[in-house]
Amino acid sequence: MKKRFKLLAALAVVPGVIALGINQKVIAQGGDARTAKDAAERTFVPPGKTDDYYLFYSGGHSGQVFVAGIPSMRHISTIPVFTPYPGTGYGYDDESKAMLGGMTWGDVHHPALSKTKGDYDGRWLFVNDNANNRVARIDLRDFKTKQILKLPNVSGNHGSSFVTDNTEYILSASRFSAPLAGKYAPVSEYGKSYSGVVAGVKVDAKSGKMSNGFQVKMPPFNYDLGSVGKGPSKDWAFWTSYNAERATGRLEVTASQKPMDYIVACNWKAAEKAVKEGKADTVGGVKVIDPAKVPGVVYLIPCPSSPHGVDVTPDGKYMAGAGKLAPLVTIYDFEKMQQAIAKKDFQGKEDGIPVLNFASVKTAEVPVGLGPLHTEYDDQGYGYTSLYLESAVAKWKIGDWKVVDKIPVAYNVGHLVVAGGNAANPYGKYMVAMNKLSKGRHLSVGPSQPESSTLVDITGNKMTALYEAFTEPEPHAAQILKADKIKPIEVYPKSENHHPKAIWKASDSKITRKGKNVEITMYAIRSYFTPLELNVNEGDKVTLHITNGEQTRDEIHGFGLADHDINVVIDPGETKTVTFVAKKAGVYPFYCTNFCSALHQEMQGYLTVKPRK
Ligand code: K7E
Ligand code: CUA
Repeated sequence: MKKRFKLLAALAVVPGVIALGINQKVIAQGGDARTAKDAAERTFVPPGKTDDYYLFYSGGHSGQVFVAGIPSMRHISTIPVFTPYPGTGYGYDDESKAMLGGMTWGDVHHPALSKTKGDYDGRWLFVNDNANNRVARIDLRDFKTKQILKLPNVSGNHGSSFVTDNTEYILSASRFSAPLAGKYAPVSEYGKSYSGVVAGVKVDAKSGKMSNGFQVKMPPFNYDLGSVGKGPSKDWAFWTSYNAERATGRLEVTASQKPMDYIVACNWKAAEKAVKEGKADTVGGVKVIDPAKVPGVVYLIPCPSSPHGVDVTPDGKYMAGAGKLAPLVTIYDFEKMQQAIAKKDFQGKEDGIPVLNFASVKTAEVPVGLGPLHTEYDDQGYGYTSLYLESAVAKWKIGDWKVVDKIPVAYNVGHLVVAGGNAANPYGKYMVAMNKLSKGRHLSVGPSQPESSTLVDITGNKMTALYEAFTEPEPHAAQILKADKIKPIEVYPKSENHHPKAIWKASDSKITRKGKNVEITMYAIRSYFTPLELNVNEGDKVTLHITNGEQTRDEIHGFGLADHDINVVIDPGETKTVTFVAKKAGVYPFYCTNFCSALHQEMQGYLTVKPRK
């Protein structure tokens, strides 16, 4: 035990040292084996041309998702999810404000694309909020957040979002254990009153609407990161965990006492069946399964060295568990796991959950290098594992379990993403390393160093670094989608606008008053609002519905109102509502915030608030 703590202490100081070593190596090699000219040509997208792939990367505690093009790595869009964003007016109109539920941030970690038959279908992107136990759905038809769902019982929704083969479920796991149903219990009761949770969020196949499906009550470990099965393992999902010690306090010490932690294997089909058969209890409003009473839903698989990622190979036959404190990835065989379950080949139990015999399910170890975190796979039978401590990515062959190549990245890579990497049929070709520490890779902008990502060509025997891009903070996971998989709309067709207060000509605009309630239907078109004078009394509650009557691409109008913290942005064909109280007498200009025409600057009017006597 003591020895183990020494190792940890040593590792804790390693990153800086290793990063420096790699720094010199990178410079010595000129950054890459190939010429700069070659790399520049292969990432150059001429003006007027567009990229081949979308890169969706999570913005961590910015609460946003960022979109870049590959191979140019240009940042092309910001999709606000858990955070208001005046750029698109998100979080300022009534509907998006209600969706945010009074919160102004979230912690986005793992975006996941919807799938049909295991492959990305380009319909939706789901993302989790590690801080506030939520999951959101972005519609890729218009790149807008459409729903935010709260997961009761789940404390710290980190192990999410992982999408099943036909988007039946988004699977999630709690990072922090806590008492279920939001109850109180002191930390001293951690071992007996706190629980972890594995959750299945049901997705409606047609609308994408999410609802709480099943949950499984788990021992008070910290569940980390997962992936869903594919092919033979498609009914299963896997998560790593740490803190098998069930410890509290300084976890870097207290939760690193045991040589093994666990990987959770959950049969989501069996969980769904158990709920249907009435074997679950309602806790916090959700059907919760107690695995001690319902066997066959979850198993634990021992995994060495505080694992971080567990990633299923595209053929669904193997699970790779990256033990961040050992220089290796442990490979498990799904077939052997099935046999161990059938033969009850268990080495113990945790709260009634069988622990599979490690020796029976482990099939290989890949000596990848220092600090392995996450693995992704290409279309050629290779795995790519990020090495945080070594600041590198190791490429290894599935089946041979041998490392064939390694590439330095700057620095301390966390997640990495291969194009199509979580699909049954990955695209391959590109890999992006999302680096955690930057250290002088960009012009200095002060202590908050710009983050960076490395675009790597993975088509040859040797990986080739092509480009290093600025990445908005704080990058975690990402997904890469072929550009031709989606065709986003460019205006909202009038026929689809079902807002009850939509109007399509200026003469239909009106102001109605009922006591202190003033309702205004407003029309916006180049380059004026109707009405242009909004006259109300101090203390009135104003409900303003604004329709953008344009049906022309990129003809967006904004409604910015001085001193009221209001900036509603309305896309062509859209209607939005904003409600506010005219608290203070005075005169407040409003104007269009989005440059829409040569006479955009003239698009302005007044809200007058008359004092009450
Ligand atoms: Cu997926 Cu960044 Cu949440 Cu690993 S975590 S690095
Ligand atoms: Cu409308 Cu500017």
